[in-house]
Amino acid sequence: MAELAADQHVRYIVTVEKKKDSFESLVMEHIRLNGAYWGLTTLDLLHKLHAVDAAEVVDWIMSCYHPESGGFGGNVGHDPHVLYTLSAVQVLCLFDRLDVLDIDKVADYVAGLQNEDGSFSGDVWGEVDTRACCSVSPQLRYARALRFRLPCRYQLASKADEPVLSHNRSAPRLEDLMITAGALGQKKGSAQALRPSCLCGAIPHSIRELIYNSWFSYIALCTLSLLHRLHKINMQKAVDFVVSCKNLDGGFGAMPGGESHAGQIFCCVGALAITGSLHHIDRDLLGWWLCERQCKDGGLNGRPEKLADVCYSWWVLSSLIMIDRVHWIDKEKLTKFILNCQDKETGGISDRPDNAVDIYHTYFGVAGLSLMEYPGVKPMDPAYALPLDVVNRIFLRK
Ligand code: GRG
Repeated sequence: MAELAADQHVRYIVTVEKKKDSFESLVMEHIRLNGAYWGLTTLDLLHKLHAVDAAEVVDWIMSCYHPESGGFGGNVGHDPHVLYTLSAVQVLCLFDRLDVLDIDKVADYVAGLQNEDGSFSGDVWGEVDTRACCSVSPQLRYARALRFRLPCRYQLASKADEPVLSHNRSAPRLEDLMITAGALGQKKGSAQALRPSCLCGAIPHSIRELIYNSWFSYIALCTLSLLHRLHKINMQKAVDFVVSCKNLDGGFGAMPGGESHAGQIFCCVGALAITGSLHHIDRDLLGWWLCERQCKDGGLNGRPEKLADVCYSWWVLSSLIMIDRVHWIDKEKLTKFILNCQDKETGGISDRPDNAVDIYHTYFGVAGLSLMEYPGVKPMDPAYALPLDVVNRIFLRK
């Protein structure tokens, strides 16, 4: 079996970080803080976090902070969002530098995004705004990705079954969004070039998923837990919302009635693990659905009839570990699949063998190997998506 090209991966990550004008850096400009979490966590898993200047990273993270709201943007000058707030907290945890935060201010930002039904919005623009309502084009099924590409300010007017959008006065024009969404939809899958910007999640079934989505529940709960501030939210309602996303097949969707998808399952199982609520899961039923994700080539897919992708090594395995069913996967075949996706010369891991590498798949490939106890890779915590020693430092020190 091929071996993990750890040194090359470290070099690849450090190079991507430095080349601010490369294509990969440019398309990830708006999600740079998330990318920093992927790259730096990979370095730590490979025992090479010292390859970057910690003080420089912490200074840059704090330059993405919005002191008036308490949230972090995806890069300097970008609007705050709960995802980048989690990434900032996770990276600060890696460096043991939570001391630079006004913890209550950040926690209040996240807690303030909880909705009446217990779900969370991704940012303050998720608030209901009935101005300038318009109906949804199917093109906007791609808008979850766009939400992280543009300062997208479209909002839900109601939680009615027929989704209705509204936008506030500073929003980009809807037509522009639809054109961009259409372009993204056509190119997705066929254009390698777009891949790094299409990383943000499964295609939502409706625009409602952009606003009320179980990943925001995970993100909020994970952030608050790392900050020891879970008491700031209505936890019962948060758990009830996550449980309401459970399907008859044992899996979870992005919202009640949404199709089961491995990424959403990680979010819901992680949220339930963090809140001590795993008893809501039928472990055998969910374990069966998850282990059926293993394809003939050994890789895992995210839902039935789809191709395997290295990133699901994380989303599926972490969920299986949290419900004690990871032994239902053929680890040897999966390890081989991940290692075959490496670029052994210039470093990095791709979604499938022979495709172009990127930071996202490099992280999830190494993280998957970590969950399978690959030699030389630090063990990871499946719920917090951080190295185990980092998580132990946070919770055992307290
Ligand atoms: C800290 C690890 C961590 C996560 C933070 C961002 C987030 C919380 C969770 C995202 C979970 C999610 C929805 C992952 C799926 C990502 C993905 C590759 C989606 C692709 O969806 P499709 O429909 O692909 O394009 P498939 O594979 O279904 O064809």
